[in-house]
Amino acid sequence: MLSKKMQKALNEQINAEIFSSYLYLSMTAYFEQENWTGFAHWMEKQSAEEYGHAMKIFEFVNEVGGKVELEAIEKPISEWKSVLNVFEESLKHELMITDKINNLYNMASTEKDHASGIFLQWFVTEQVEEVNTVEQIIHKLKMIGEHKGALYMLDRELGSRA
Ligand code: OFO
Repeated sequence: MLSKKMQKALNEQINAEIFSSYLYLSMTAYFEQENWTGFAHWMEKQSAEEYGHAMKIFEFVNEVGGKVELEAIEKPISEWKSVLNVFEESLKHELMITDKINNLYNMASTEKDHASGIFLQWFVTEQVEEVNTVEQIIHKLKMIGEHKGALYMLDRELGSRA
């Protein structure tokens, strides 16, 4: 059984994950606009993953007999300065999500809610992976700098994301 406090926090996380999906969809639209089809493809996959995260929590709350309550989704921004700027903002966002996941995990422990704690472990690991992936892309983008040809190659590389 979920405590009211845990239920509220998990519902907030559903909202945060759906917002992540929405933000990445907005980034997808920006890349499409700028004709970076590979980066757009990568971001669209990321957006779908985030929706999957929201649904994972949605299903967990139902499974443990809690009540899902959906809230309004904030409007994401739609303009960025450059490809690098998009990924830097994505990293900032993921670090903020990591904080939220860690707080949820701590809450599960103080509430002695073992089911939620075990469930959240997957998210702790997932955040490590997501932050690392975006950091690697940023590293490559910084090495590329103003080199358009190399940026085009990276666009192609990210366009092959399965
Ligand atoms: Fe759901 O991991 Fe990113 O935000």
